[in-house]
Amino acid sequence: MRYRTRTAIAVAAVGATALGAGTAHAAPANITFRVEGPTSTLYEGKVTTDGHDVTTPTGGTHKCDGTNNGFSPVPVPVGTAALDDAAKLSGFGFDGTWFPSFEDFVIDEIAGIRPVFPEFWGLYVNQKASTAGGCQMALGTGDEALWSVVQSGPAPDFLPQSALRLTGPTEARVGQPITVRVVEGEQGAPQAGATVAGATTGPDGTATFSFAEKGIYRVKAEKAGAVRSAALTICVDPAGVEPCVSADAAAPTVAFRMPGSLASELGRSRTFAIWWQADDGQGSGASRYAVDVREVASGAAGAQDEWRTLHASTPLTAVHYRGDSGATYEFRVTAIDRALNRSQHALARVSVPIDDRDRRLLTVSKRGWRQVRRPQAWGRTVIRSRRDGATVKVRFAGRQVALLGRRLAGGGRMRVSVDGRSKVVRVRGRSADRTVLFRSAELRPGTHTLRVRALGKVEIDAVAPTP
Ligand SMILES: [Ca+2]
Ligand SMILES: [Ca+2]
Repeated sequence: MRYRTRTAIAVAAVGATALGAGTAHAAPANITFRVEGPTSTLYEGKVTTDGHDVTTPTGGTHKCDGTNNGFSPVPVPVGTAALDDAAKLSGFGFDGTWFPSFEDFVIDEIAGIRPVFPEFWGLYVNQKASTAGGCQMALGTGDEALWSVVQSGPAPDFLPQSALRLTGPTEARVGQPITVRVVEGEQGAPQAGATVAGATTGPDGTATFSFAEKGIYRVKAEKAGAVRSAALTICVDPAGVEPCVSADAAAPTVAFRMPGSLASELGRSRTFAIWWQADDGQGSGASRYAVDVREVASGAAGAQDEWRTLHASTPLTAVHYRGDSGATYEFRVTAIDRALNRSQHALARVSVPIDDRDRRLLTVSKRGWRQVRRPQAWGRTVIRSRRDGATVKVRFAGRQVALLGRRLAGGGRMRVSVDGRSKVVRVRGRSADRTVLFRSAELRPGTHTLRVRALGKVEIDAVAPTP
């Protein structure tokens, strides 16, 4: 396993910022995530994660996106949200107590393990003990987040134990000696006396060993009083064959991991991220992905564009895409493991809403509405009705349409009609931004008209047709 250098992380972060220019939503990060129990590794894998609300049995539901306690000005991926994502992926539970004073959870239990002080669940980012809470410390693509049962050190510092970092070759030949190196994560000091694949490291932190049989080996460094390292996956093959091929004939699997199919469920602008997750079981590991896109035509016959290649081969498990207002896109991703086995395609659709500012598509009667800036809204603005009877009209092609907005404490009602069939929707109450306030029945293919008439105070953010 080659650890990403700081430079690589910085480049990835700059890339994401450039792609997301003009948006401030939490772009998901591709991280390595681990849970290290007292005697074994409970979870280890890639997780694509973003900051989001987290619910625990003891603590309830709270935001967990780096803005906690004012740490980050914008939502970012964080360690406790990653824990939540990994828990959902692999079905383990966790619990935490919420502390309003610092707006964060203290993690009490993961996968049934509830340590007792002076042991506790500690968070490490890139093998360094986290200096902020699990809903505060920002993560970026290429980072490693790790929860481990650790022992608190002596007063007054209570510094927890250090986490080990293991580096070495990821390919080897049967019987050929390889050398690995173990350091601790805070200062990078070599660690003597750590065990790796049955060998023990010397004063320079290195150990040398070989494998007598072909196979795929996952080795970790362990040492008393330190957090065990991430696995180094080593493909061991006979001489003369391509790496990993002799022991990995099984294709990986891949699935998209987005929370919804409207771009407004993925972010706040037409530049949205799609992300996926691969699993290669005990194989060599998915290492590359091929990603294609096509536009799904609205209306008649569902004709579709040809697939276009977004990435022929990327190591990332998320990409940004800028779509057109009112359009729907289909994405397909294929995972490729280190032995070049290819997964079957995973497919996902994303529909891009039409913003309230898009006057080419949205006809708003003059003076009936006023535009209001709202940072969490789609396109960062909404329109609010100024009087009863204010109307909005949009012509769209598709088989269904959703109206996005927000319930308001003093909210009224609105009459929503599609092709003349109308329904009254109440919007009094509370809701998050970009909530689906109304969704039409399925319509015949073709062009339709949606009309909204305000009865009292209402707020409209965007309209999302789907094919
Ligand atoms: Ca495989
Ligand atoms: Ca809007």
